[in-house]
Order: sequence, then C-alpha cells, then structure tokens
Amino acid sequence: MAPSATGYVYHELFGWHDTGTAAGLMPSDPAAGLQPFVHFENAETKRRLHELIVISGLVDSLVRIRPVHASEQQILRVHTDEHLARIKAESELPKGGDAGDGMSPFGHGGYQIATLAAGGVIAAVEAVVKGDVQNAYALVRPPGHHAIAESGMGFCTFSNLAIAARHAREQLGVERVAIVDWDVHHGNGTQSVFVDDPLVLTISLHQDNVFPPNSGAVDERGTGAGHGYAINVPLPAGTGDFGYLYAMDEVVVPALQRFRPDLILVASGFDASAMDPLARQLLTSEGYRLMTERLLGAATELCAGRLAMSHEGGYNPVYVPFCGLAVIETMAGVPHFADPYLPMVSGFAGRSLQPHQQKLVDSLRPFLDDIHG
Ligand code: 3YP
Ligand code: ZN
Repeated sequence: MAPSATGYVYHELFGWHDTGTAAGLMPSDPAAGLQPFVHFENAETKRRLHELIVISGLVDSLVRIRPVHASEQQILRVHTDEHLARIKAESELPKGGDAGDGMSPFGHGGYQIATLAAGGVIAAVEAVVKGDVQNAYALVRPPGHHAIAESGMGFCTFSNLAIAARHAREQLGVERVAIVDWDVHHGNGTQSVFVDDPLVLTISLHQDNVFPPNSGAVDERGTGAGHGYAINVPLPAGTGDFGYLYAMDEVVVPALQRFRPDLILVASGFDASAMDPLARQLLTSEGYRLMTERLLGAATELCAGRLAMSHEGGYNPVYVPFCGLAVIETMAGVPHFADPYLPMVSGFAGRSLQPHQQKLVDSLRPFLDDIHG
C-alpha cells in the first residue's frame, strides 16, 4: 500500500443495519397519528455515497481497508458491561431491539453490524497510524457520536470513534488525539467519554441546541484535568459555508495548533448540508471540501498528515453522496467530480459569514489560551 494513499472502509453489511419501519424517528403509532414510514437513519444515504464513489471512479484511487469486528475488549474500553450485554441480548431477539432511547432501533443481528462499524473505524485508524495509508475514511453504519458509556442514543449504538481513539492510545502508541465533529448535532457521546482527559481534545461544530436537547453549549468545556479540552461551537441555525469556514479558521485550526495532536479524527456527518431534512444549516459540497482542506493542512503541519474520518449522520439521499465524494476526493488529492447541485445550492442566500455567526465564533477565542500541547 502506498503511504500517500487514502484508505476507505465500507462493507455491504452496513446497509443491512435494519432500522425498520418507523415514522421518521419515532416508532409508528396509529393512535398518535404516526403513520409507518422508513426510519430517517436508513441505508440509502450511505449506500448511495458508496455507489457514487464507485461510479465516479474515485474508488480506483482509494485503498480498500477491510473492516473487522471490534472485540468485546475494545468496546469495553468505552462502554459498560451492561450496555454491551444488553445490545448483544436484544440482537438475539427475532426482531432485534433499541440502542437506548427508543429512537435507535436495530434488527436481529444488529450487534454484529455495530461491532463491524466500530471495528471499521479501528481498522481505518490503525492503517493511518501504522503508515499503510496517509489518511482514511470509514463509511460505517450505525453511527457513533451520541453513544455514551452506558447507552446508545440518537441512532448510535457504540461510540465508534471513541473506541478507535482508545485503541490508538492503548495499543498503537498514540498519545494525543484530537476529535473534530462536524455532524450538525452535538457530539455529546464522544465528548462525555473524554470529558476529563486533557490528552484527547474534542471539538464539536453543531447547530445550536438541536440534539441532544440542551447539549453542546459554549460553557461545556471539559471537567477536572480535562477543563479546556472540550470545545463546543454551537453555530446559529442558517450558518453556511463561510460561517463554518470562519469557525474552522478562527477556532478549530488554532485549537489544533495549540494542542499539537499526534492524530486527528473527524466525526463526519453530512446533516449540516443545505439539503438536509433534519437540521437547518446551509453547507454545500464545496463547504465540506474547504473544511476538509483546512483539516488536511492542520494534519500535515502537526501530525505527519495522520487523519481518519468516521461517517455519522446525513439524511438527504440525493445530496449526501456529493458532499461525501467532495470530502474523500479532497483527502485523496484527486480531481473533482462536479456536484451538479452546486450551482443551485451555492446560490442560496446565507452562504456568507453573518455578523451573529461571527460573534459566536469570536466569543470562543479566549478558550484557546487554555489549551496546551
Ligand atoms: C436523533 C433524534 C433527533 C435528531 C436525531 C439526530 C441523529 C443524528 O444525526 N445525530 O448526529
Ligand atoms: Zn447528526
């Protein structure tokens, strides 16, 4: 494998994670008027991203990395025995179970798919740290960034990235890990795992107070020795490409520069896109491309280019593939396949930095002083 290459994890089994019929995000309930439909977190966005990666030819520039199931020991570095045992037991039931909040269903055999998702992120991180590839994207399902030690939630079963980060630190000799989360929802689970740990910096960019409720405010900054090593950037609804880019340039990249990570991980959700049904941000594929360029630059400057991304949310089956393609082709440094929606989406009002967005980002600048490498 060429050390300059970009690794790519995908497995057909991720498409078989069965969230069943729901009324979007709640179980259907005729008495409540909740008509059965598909669950928002269904296979299509990710499966269609994978197919675009193949059809566009990008796959020929990537190094396929085989996911392996995370072991119980690896999962237990983050989760409680009780959580693991419950998921395993419910997975044996004919119709499966729920990861914890009643909105995160999985089908029979869902435990095996969730361990493959966590193991897929581990495999991506391992390939990067060992130098088999320069960087890597793990297109896994179910997602992970909301899962906390004792429970899944928000469509997540296990905390995929946190499990991979712990593996890197305990088995691969990595000391300092930075986790940047650009999913539109707060990366509460990842943050909670490392909340008192000054060697893992978590930075979540999200739409202000969407999910989980009342989570991810600016004053959540880590606890004890970890104070200062959790950063939350709750961007106002309606933030677009240049609001996000301002946050990257003024807070995220400077925080990384102060922290000096040995490895950068990204919780990559595409639900901050202008076309997403579950949130109200305005990113285009070009915004995702520019954010990727910023993180690649930081990784090159700070940690020999070591960067691994793990897929999280994103619910527009038509637009997610173009956003994902833009990110992965930028990581691979290959020519861009045009996003046919870009002329339309980039013409939406709200792409530029707005004063209230700038104010929020500027208010975080003093927090940089509390980060030490
Ligand atoms: C979980 C329930 C309401 C919003 C939903 C968010 C899932 C997600 O994409 N998290 O990143
Ligand atoms: Zn999300």
